[in-house]
Amino acid sequence: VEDAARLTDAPVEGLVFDLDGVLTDTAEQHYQAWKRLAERHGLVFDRERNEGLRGVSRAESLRLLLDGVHVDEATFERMLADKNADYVRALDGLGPDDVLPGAHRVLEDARSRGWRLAVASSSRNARTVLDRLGLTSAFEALVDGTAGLPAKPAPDLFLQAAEELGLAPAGCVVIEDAASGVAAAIAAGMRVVGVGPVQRVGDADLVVDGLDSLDLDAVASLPVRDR
Ligand code: B16
Ligand code: MG
Repeated sequence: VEDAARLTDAPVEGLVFDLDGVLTDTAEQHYQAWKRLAERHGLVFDRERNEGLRGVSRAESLRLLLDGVHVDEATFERMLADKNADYVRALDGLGPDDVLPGAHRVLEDARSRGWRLAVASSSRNARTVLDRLGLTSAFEALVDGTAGLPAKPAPDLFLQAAEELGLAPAGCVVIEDAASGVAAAIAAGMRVVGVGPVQRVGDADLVVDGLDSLDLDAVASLPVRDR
């Protein structure tokens, strides 16, 4: 009885998707661009260190890559611009086939339930990525790194997405692949599905390997967290 009451308190009315790592996997393109930048500057960088950049903003990623190595501000900015130019070039190769398995089915299922759909991404390239995937029109709202909001794990990107959908945070479920994104969703007062290994997204209310194993009936019946 108690559970049923809690569910009717806050039925799911919308899904807020992270982009990189959830709807598509651009981690490889990010990795190659950071790797080339590191090599040009004689810095060490590998795939393991790249894992720590998942869901992290561009400037914070560069700080992690520099790992205490000091560069002046002009160099820091130039490095950010170089990495991004390289990454954006790599996006030319991205297309509709790069939408991850299960994404189209989940979006369709959500739409048939009358749920509203938004994307909230840290990336400043989110619009380009969505356009290349052919997914732009699938979402009513896109909040991204160009919005000038504090980065995840701050809740701001998700709260802005809910506002643009006209929904209360408690009616939204976030779908995220990064630890920082799961923390941001919880801080926003939203339920959250973690995509990936439990070591990374174990704080989520529900953990799946990918959208292809996500069941929206399970999402609809996620209890509201007592936090
Ligand atoms: P950009 P998400 C994040 O996107 C990526 O996961 C992260 O690797 C990247 O550094 C960040 O966007 C910033 O991207 O350099 O394109 O502005 O996962 O929040 O959709
Ligand atoms: Mg992500």
